[in-house]
Amino acid sequence: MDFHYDPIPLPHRQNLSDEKSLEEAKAYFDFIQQRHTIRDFTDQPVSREVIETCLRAAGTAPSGANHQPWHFACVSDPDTKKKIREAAEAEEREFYGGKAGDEWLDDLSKLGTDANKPFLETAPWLIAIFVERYGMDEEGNKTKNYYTSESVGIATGFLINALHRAGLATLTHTPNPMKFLNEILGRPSSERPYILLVAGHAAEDAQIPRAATIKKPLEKIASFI
Ligand code: IYR
Repeated sequence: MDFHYDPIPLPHRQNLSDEKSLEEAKAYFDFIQQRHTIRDFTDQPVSREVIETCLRAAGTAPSGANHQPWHFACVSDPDTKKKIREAAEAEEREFYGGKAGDEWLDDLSKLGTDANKPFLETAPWLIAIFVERYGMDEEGNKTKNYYTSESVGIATGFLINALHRAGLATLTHTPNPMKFLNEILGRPSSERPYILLVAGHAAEDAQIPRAATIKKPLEKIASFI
């Protein structure tokens, strides 16, 4: 077994006083509290550079063995968006038509969602996020990836956060199943579609479900031992 460990001094360090630390934590809470999942987007363009910069931020996420097992396929082309909308709506018609089952559909009733997904054409960007289930070395041999769902989940969180910071709204859309994304976007079968992230500006009259504003209190989501 050969070891490749080559440590360098920690390149960045934050030296906050306890007081400043709390101030920053509160400021971040205030900022992230203002993020809302929306379904009403405008067609106002968003530059590719903004998306690229947010993706660079997402790409800094921690991942299993630092294998970075993600791929972000970014769609602004109207014809491709149309294809994605048509395929997603076909899946959603089955889902809402009964495939989801009563309990799931009842849970969704408070969100006001249905099989129509016009935002898939209206919003300037669709970011199809894929999990790279395994990698490939130069000789074409499969290489292992680790904790892939966890890793891509964290990177997706970073991305949603970066987009929010850039003043953009998002929808974490999960048509089910999403295999059509591999076909439309030409992604290999080694990649599993994970989330279709819709990004753009919120419409003037955008609404959100009141139910979505109710977050569990700290006592319900945390324990201190
Ligand atoms: N994928 C469907 C259904 C859906 C499922 C869950 I769980 C949600 O939180 C919201 C929607 C759709 O996008 O409509």
